Amino acid sequence: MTDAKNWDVDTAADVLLAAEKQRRDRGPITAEWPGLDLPTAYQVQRQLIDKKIAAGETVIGVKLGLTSRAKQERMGIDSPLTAVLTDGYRLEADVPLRLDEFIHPRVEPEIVFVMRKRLEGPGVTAATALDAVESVHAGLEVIDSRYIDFKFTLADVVADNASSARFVVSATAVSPKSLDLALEACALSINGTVIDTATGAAVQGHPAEALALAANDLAQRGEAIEPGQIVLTGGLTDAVFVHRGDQIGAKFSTLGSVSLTAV
Ligand code: OOG
Ligand code: MG
Repeated sequence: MTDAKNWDVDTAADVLLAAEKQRRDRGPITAEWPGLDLPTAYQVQRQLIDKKIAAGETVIGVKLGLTSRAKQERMGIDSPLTAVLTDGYRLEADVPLRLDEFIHPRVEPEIVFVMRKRLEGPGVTAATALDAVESVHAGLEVIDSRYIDFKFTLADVVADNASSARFVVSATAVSPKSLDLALEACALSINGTVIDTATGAAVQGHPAEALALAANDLAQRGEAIEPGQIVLTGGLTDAVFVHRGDQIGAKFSTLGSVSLTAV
């Protein structure tokens, strides 16, 4: 250890925010602060979000991470997690993804919910969760771990707000009533070549199970999913690295398409 910091929740949040701002990756915090357990990591995440709010950002939703086997296997972590979405992460459709704003961005396709009703755990089931949904959308999430080579423990990645960087949601809103989301298919392409495919069942068997999981997990920290909020249910496939000039597309069977151009 070269830098013997007095680690606490506030220091960790500052270190992660600085890494994001300066686009400089670092080693996992748990290597320097073994006391960073999961409850403390969620406190770091909350502190990091509170600092973003103090700087003018607004909370607009929740995301799930590591809900699919593809993601869990790649990251070597078998437990899902939740993180917070602010408007600072939101990318409007047709706005290019500027690679100079990131460290080592990767993109993953996700099924996205917009909420109609408040969803508060514990005890939320997939059926109650789906009943609280206003609309379903196609989404792409850009993740950009503040840790070198995306190497982290569960506590590290929770503290880092689950590698959140950007996300884009399709404008097309589909009613959840008309869909079988477990069978909703997605093809991820780069420059017109399909490189991976999955169905909604990839995330916890059904995206509504992932939504229920988020509500129940948030309840442990006294939080709920609010009406109007956006919920990213987790990468359906492994995330892919993005290079300058890439056109990344996620085409869904009924949700439509969403794309990003990297510049
Ligand atoms: C953690 C973020 C996970 C997802 O959808 O699984 C995530 C990471 O893979 O760096 O956003
Ligand atoms: Mg994701």
